[in-house]
Amino acid sequence: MYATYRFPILATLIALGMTSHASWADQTVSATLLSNSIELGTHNVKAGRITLEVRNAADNNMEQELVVLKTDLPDGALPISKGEVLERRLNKIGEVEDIAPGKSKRVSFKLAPGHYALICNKPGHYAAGMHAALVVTP
Ligand SMILES: [Cu+2]
Repeated sequence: MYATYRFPILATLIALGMTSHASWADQTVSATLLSNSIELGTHNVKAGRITLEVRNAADNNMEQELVVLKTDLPDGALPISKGEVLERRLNKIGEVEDIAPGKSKRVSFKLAPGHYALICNKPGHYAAGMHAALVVTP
């Protein structure tokens, strides 16, 4: 009787494992750009392909952008000069530029485990608070 039940239970566990693996392989994170902050739907994701749904919800009627930097520095303590973060001094993964007021853009990156800073690097915007941290775990 036990033998009859063992196999279907094993098969179910394997199926569940495959389902959860597939769900974290392509994760979506919402990023809401405000004039003095960037709000993420989550600050922790698993390594793999991450899709960022970026929405410009700032009330200053300006274009915004989102730059993804891999760095161990706190997102609020990046090197800055003349109102802009020095992207070239950091490990830049990529960016999505020129998001018009009220508009959204989506972009996907394959992210390795580590600490990331997500910033808007339009002049002055980083200093105004447009940054957020994202941690990618193995
Ligand atoms: Cu900005």
